[in-house]
Amino acid sequence: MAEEYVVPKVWTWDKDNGGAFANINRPTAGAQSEVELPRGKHPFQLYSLGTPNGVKVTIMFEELLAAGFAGAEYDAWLINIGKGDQFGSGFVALNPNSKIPALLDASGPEEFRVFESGAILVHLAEKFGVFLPTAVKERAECFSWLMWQMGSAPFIGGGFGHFYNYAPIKIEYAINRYAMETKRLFDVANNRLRESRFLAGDDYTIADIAAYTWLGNLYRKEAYGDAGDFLSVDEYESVGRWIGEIDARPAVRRGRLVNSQRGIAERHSAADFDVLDPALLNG
Ligand SMILES: N[C@@H](CCC(=O)N[C@@H](CS)C(=O)NCC(=O)O)C(=O)O
Repeated sequence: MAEEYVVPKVWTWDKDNGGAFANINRPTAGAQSEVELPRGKHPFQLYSLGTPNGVKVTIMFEELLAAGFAGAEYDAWLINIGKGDQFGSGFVALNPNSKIPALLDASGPEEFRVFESGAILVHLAEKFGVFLPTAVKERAECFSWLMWQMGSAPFIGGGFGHFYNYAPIKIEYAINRYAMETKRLFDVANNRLRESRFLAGDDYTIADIAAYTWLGNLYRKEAYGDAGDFLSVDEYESVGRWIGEIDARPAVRRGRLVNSQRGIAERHSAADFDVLDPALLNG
């Protein structure tokens, strides 16, 4: 393995490093422009994009609505992260980390923000009392799998996905390291799902919603070019069984289409889905 990079004593920012995200990535935080966020009429205002982290939340909202919680009506606004919408002052006020998804909960007398997809899932599950077990042992198991997912997603996306698909040069060491870790994570899920119908036990929970969006994209071979073949994902049969079951849920189908190019850019009412080919919604 060739080593060409001579590490300087102090790191400095090379603005033009040529990477796929060079135009938006920077080593500083905070707003870069004054931009107010749009505001709809529903109790929840979601600012997001149809990525694996984004659709965790739209799936959750569609699940809540499908379960009959009318109070879970939401407006989903599009944040174009390629254009830098996440650095506008309105968005940064909701998420100082400048990443989608960000939620404004305006359902009560005092409105407040929630950021980080895992925190949003927990907040909504607690608020509506669903998709999060109440029994102490099952609840702990659900939180364990949810935190497992939140902690490991960057190894799949920022690690494997970045170096396999986006980096301007193919670095064997980096691809090997993150491919190994991504396969290990698939194996963790596969072992668990061999013994359990869902991650936290017999019931579908927010831990499944969180992990499904990431593992599902790779398993269906919809992420990072031909990465699914590269990682031989077909060998994880129990993950496949679990993904198939979740794929078939109507709320999941709808949630995956929100803030997305193959679905609807924004969602302000259930009728917004009517413009889509029914095959997308019904499978
Ligand atoms: N841990 C965060 C990660 C969110 C995240 O990485 N969002 C990405 C899109 S999937 C993003 O907004 N990236 C924009 C940027 O990095 O500037 C979560 O789960 O909410």
